[in-house]
Amino acid sequence: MKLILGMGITGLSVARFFTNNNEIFRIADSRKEPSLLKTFQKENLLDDCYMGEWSESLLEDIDEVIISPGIAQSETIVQWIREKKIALISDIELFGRYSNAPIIGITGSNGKSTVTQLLGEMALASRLNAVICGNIGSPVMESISDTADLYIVELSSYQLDYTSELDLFAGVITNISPDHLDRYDNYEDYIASKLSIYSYSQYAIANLDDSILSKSNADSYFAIENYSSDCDFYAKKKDKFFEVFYKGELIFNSQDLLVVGKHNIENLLAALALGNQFGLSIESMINAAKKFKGLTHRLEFVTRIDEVDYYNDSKSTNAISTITAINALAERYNTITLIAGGIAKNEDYSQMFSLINQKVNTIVLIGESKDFFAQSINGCSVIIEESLEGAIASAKKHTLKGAALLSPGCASFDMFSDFSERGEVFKQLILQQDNG
Ligand code: UMA
Ligand code: ADP
Repeated sequence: MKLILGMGITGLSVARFFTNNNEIFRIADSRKEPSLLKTFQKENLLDDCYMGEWSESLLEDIDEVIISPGIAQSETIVQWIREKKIALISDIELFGRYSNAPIIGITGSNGKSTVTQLLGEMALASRLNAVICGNIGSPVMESISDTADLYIVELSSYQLDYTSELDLFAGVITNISPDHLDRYDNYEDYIASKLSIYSYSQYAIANLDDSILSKSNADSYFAIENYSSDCDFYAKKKDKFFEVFYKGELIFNSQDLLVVGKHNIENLLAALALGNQFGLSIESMINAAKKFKGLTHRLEFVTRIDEVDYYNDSKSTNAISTITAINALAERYNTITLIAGGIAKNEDYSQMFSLINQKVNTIVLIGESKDFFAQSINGCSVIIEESLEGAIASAKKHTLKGAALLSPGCASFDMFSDFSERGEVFKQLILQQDNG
């Protein structure tokens, strides 16, 4: 019998799939009342179900466990499964067994969702029935379709950790920087988790500008800084914009893009390299890129009030993504106000602090990390606020012209249920002020 561990959206998708395929399963969650409990009850998915502290008896009669990515390898249940040598797989590995179309896998510390969505839009514009799924928020087991031409799957390191068999038509790692270090013994383990995508990829694509990935043995690379003959796609800065080349031929200028920042050029190069490998035409990919608005909460333009442009980058939960956002806006604006703070990750923030000291004019700090951040920032004016609403009011007061950016560099759980709630509240408060 199968055991599904975790009753979030992954567990729900697997339970529905097994039910539809007459597969008997047990399901368990270490919380007494998982938030989707009512949905499981309504759909009669709880015939054999355990909720509450893990117990070894859960594993009786089980020959394979499908584990949700949020359950850490350090959990006792994972140790028991390993001791008993029971097969342990991710929903991704299960998906690989049933998918009926090529799969492209996308991982990396930052840019995964953007590349996944952009490539999806390129494939759809090329009239393919491309299914966008995975860590981006649509569980893979809910995305299987008889009519799919291609699956474009965002893969997290958590999902890769529980995967040992998968066949990817192509795979990319956008970049690697420290993230999720609470889940790994050390940074090397996290890097190994990301690199494992290449062992499943028939065609491996990597960012040559990334110091770790440049040493990977990929089949093809893309780059902005370190162009070499291994790069089919590359970009060069020209004035304020970037020129994009394919095999030495200029194909595009970034002034035609709706999204801003060098990182979005990297994301574009990754999507072009994957799409090209799949046979999409350069012309149709470029047309889709020109229409691409980016994803919500990722350096998302909210509105202009008086002479200030407001950006929502709530998805920034680590130092590198805040660094990226500041650098992107500094290409366009002379004055930047930053709203940052929340639950700081276990990582080195020194580069982020020095960039803030150089390029940010005013920083408004909120959340658990506000005092820690305030102590390290001395090159701009520092304001501390207790709420996001207060932070917006302060940002508005202190920014007469330029950009005001929410890019927390931290997790949101001290003040919000997740990054998307934080971003939605931010946008609502800004738009209310705009109307008011
Ligand atoms: N649970 C336990 N015990 C634990 C931990 C969790 O029982 O020790 C239970 C929880 O009580 C809850 C369930 O597991 O009922 C939640 O499972 P989950 O945390 O794996 O979350 P899902 O709802 O299944 O969503 C997961 C991904 N979540 C995580 O990896 C934490 C989603 O990525 C993903 O979109 C979804 O599968 C579909 O594939 C979210 C994410 O934050 C957005 N990902 C990380 C990231 O992007 O940085 C990796
Ligand atoms: P992920 O899915 O890997 O978390 P997203 O595309 O959702 O990545 O973007 C997350 C954050 O990282 C956003 O703040 C975004 O502005 C930033 N970001 C996006 N692409 C890149 C990139 N290529 N390099 C660095 N930061 C990026």
